Amino acid sequence: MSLSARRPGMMFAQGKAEESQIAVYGMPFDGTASFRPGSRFGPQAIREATYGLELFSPIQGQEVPVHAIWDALDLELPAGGVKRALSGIEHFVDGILDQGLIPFGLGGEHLVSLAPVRALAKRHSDLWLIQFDAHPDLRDTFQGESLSHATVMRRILDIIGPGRVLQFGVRSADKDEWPLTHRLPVTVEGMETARRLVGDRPCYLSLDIDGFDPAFAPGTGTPEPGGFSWQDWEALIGPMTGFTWVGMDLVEVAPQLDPFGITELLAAKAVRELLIILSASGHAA
Ligand SMILES: [Mn+2]
Repeated sequence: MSLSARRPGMMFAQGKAEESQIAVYGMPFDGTASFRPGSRFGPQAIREATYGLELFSPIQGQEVPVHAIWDALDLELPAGGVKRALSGIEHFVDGILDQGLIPFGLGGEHLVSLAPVRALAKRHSDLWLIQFDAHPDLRDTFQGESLSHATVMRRILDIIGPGRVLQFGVRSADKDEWPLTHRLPVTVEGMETARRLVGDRPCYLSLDIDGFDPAFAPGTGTPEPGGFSWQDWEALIGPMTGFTWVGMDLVEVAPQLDPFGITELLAAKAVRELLIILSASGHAA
């Protein structure tokens, strides 16, 4: 059961568009979900769950800078129109970037990440991406479609170049996509390796909630046992502050598949930590 919202936006985002550094926006789309749909309800569930948390992060020793973060709420996206949904999101993110804001998206299924990456890649020719996910999402096609939650990182590689998607938590794949993975361990050393590879180049972070073990995040479309814990992920926050972040998203929360609401609570806590990281080390495009 979700906690109820006291205002339309998330508790972490109380800023106005024109005065903020970061724009949070929802991408309520799950049109290619192949197993269990429902991530279109993710953004609002995560927003409501923020009201059950504190603004202060004991790990980072600071609060979310709520007045530097604007919540644009959910985009209106056509339920079945994959290409139109993606182009709509991309157009919205273009506008955010034109305003000098850093985008932070809430999914939605993982395919939606393609849209902000397209927008950012138009401004950064040397973009990298850090992915947390149980699956590599590197298929060339899935169920005959080139645009799918299972192909999103392949489409992103098509744009930003081979080797530039670094993956944490991948533990399940098709045998043809496995050799294409660039897996790093969910450890401080693993994230430090990523930091050395990326250097100071602009980097996008995409957190698929199914990277976490389903014991901690069961409300997701394609859960895969054997994932990382909150404590495992929390240990990476320190090294994650060293990147030049130009955008982030959190995807694949499907709240109706988790009657206890722990998935959106975990997601909301991850959003808090990521917003603090982004406010400190984020760069407008
Ligand atoms: Mn994914």
